[in-house]
Amino acid sequence: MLNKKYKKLITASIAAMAIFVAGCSGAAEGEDPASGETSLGEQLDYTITGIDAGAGVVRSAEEAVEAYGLEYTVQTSSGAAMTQALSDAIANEEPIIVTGWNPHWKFSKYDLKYLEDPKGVFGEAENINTIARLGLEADMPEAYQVLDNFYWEGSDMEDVMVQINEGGEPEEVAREWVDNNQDKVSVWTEGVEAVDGQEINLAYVAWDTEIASTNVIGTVLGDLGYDVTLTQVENGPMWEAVASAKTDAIVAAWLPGTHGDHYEKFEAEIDDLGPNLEGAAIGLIVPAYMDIDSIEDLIED
Ligand code: PBE
Repeated sequence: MLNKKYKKLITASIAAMAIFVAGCSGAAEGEDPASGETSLGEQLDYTITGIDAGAGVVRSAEEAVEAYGLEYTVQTSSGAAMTQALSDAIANEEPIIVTGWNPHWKFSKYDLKYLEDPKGVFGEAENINTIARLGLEADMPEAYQVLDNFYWEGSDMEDVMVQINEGGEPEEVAREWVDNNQDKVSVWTEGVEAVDGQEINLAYVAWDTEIASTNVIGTVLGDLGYDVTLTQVENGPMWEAVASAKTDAIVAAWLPGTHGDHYEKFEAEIDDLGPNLEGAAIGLIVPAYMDIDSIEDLIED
């Protein structure tokens, strides 16, 4: 047993150490003086990991920074860079906030949560619509019919996205999905006659959702006899292309919120064929192990 004198000495040293540690952490930059820990904002370098600058979700994230009075900056990069940063952070159990959306393979790979958005900046559930150029119906009625019929579930799209994420070539994964889902595809092509090598162009942005959908519908049109070209562009140019008939159609219109500004601008110059998918959403997404639930938790005093 320790005698009293030693006990006292040890207690005093621990107390002194605690004061010393508290003093240091209080003084050190980037630490929250109240808790003695580095604040979340500091750990994240006040950065929200965004995707391409043209994406609606990036614009909404910038609006959220304004609306909630956050000190954060939305860093733009690409969808692929965002998912890489997310994967790196999760491997190290580090905090990260990304601009995200569903359907997406990231939800089957990682345990994630949307941050609540009490101000509704990111909107409610979204549809993904198919938009044709004016005149497509008259010029290519068969393709128009298939595009108009195209409709699938979030789980269908996710099947394709997961395979691509696991390393499959988008074209090959789409080929396989179409072959394995003839029950669904035959509903889109029912009563539509084959064509003889007419050229058709579909524009899309390199978001995982749109890589999946555009390759699938492109494969279906190819099977019908079309000579299909898929053209990858940025979001703004994609809308301009369909409005100016530089492309024949897109299956990538997130409405009413995410691409609402583009839609309003070009409404008179496009043919909206309605949803090809319902129940999509966008928002700020974090790993489930993070101790925050709402965008409001990012507000600092
Ligand atoms: N997204 C995927 C797009 C629409 C499809 C959510 C990244 C956007 O934010 O514009």
